[in-house]
Amino acid sequence: SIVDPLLRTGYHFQPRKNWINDPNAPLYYKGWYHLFYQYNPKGAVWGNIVWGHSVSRDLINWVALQPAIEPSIPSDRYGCWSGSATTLADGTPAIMYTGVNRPDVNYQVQNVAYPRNRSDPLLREWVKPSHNPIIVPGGGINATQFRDPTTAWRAAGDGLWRLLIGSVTEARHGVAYVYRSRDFRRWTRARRPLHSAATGMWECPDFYPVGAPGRRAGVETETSAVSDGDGGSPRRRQQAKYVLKNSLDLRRYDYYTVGTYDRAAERYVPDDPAGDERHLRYDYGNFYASKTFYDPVKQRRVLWGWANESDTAADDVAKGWAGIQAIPRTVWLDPSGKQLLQWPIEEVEALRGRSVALKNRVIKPGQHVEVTGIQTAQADVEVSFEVSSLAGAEALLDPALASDAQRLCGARGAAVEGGVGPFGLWVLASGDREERTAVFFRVFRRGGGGGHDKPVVLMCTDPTKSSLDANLYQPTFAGFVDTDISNGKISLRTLIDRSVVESFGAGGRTCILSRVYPSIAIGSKARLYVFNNGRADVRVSRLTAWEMKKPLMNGA
Ligand code: DQQ
Repeated sequence: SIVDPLLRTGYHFQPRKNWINDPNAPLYYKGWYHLFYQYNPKGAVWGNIVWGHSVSRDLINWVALQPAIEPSIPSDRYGCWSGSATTLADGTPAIMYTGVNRPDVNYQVQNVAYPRNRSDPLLREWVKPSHNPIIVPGGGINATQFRDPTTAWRAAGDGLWRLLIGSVTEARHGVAYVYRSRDFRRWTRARRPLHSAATGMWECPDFYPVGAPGRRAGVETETSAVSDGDGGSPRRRQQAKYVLKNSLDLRRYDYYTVGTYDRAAERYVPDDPAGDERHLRYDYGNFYASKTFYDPVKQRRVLWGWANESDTAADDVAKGWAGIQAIPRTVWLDPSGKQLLQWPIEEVEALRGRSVALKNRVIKPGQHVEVTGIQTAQADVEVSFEVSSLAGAEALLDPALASDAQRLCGARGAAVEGGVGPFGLWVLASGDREERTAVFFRVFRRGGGGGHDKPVVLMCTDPTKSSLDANLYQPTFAGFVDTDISNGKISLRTLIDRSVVESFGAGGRTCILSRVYPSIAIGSKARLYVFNNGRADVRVSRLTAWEMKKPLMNGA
């Protein structure tokens, strides 16, 4: 195989071998974090899906257990697909998941499972009661597109549980159906869905409250918090913001909106009426089928997301593994209230080892500086940039590019000289820089308007030179960064992990995860540079790079 074993990730979650996809039912129970995931016990391609199960004290070091949920009853015989956990009133976690119950078509129903032994903090065994399945499609629902139940929540007043199931309508609108139950056993569909939009199938919906703008943690981010016997004033209740996320089967990315939840009408309303077209994304790279959970230890909401491989299926079979989970991210509402911020959970910093720093280093147009002194194949890099002047920013005249970050980055990649930027990092680079993955910013000014508009900041990951191997999928990923760069300052953090480049722009306003497979820049041969391909000086006010240690990772 062309894919070197040293490209296997060191601190991103993965099982010892085989295929994984969606994170399922993340939860905290009696001192342990649990992560379940879609898993093929028999190989490195999708199929034979069961629920893999791992546990952790800190979300970083993981111990693999036996699969938790495997086909065993008529209503899950042909697959145990994605689902979520809900903590019931007595503290028992319940798992709801999609079962495939026909061999020929992917006919989908929803099942429930409970721990056999509630005093086992590792929740090793799960029991499927005989009243499964508990929800079957009906009343015009497409039975082959009806899956991925969310964590259930309770609303004030009637005390009923609610959950969502993703689907698609005949008109090909994505839809989140609401089901209600008093006893977690008999579920009835609400007359109207929570929300729907012209996007195609919604997989893996996720729906949760977020705290006040800028508030990073708090009990109000618990799934039932605002709605269940909320002690807050009606005013506070009214202002509570929610996030609805869906995974777009057709486009293979997760998008979300911020909005309010009208409990009486059982409807969700995005704040931005165009939110379902604008497609704010958790991540503008390789990140799908994500799911959040409420962490009662730190009272924060934590996001898990799956990143697949971008080598070939033949490479995956040769490697014996495929798929990882992104580093868990804390998510909270930006001070503007218009989008989320995301940051790697603080626990990951425990893996930081030896470090090096640059301070007050000016990078002239066309120059680059190597960061030396540590290995950087497995590293965490934080950098603060300061642009000397925004006067030379390129005008963004073409409206087709001005509204499409992906196209803009495709047209003005890391190697295309600009006015302000491209500047940023070359990671996993070979000594001659023939191989390198660029993570960078570029600043534009809008056309017309007398130049008084807020500058447009583009963030990109450009892997087109990441490997000399020609057989790889190397898409350029990009997103706009909604930040005020008028003082010239912008920050970047990149988690490098052998074949992962996971970046957080401007304090987590825009995130991009990319998978790359260098053929030279492997292990101790991987290098790190800061580069500036614009016409304005860029100052690195501070850069710190840490070697990252390898945690316990499922016995690998
Ligand atoms: N993966 C699961 C489905 C889900 C899809 C099957 C999303 O339940 O809709 O492995 O990646």
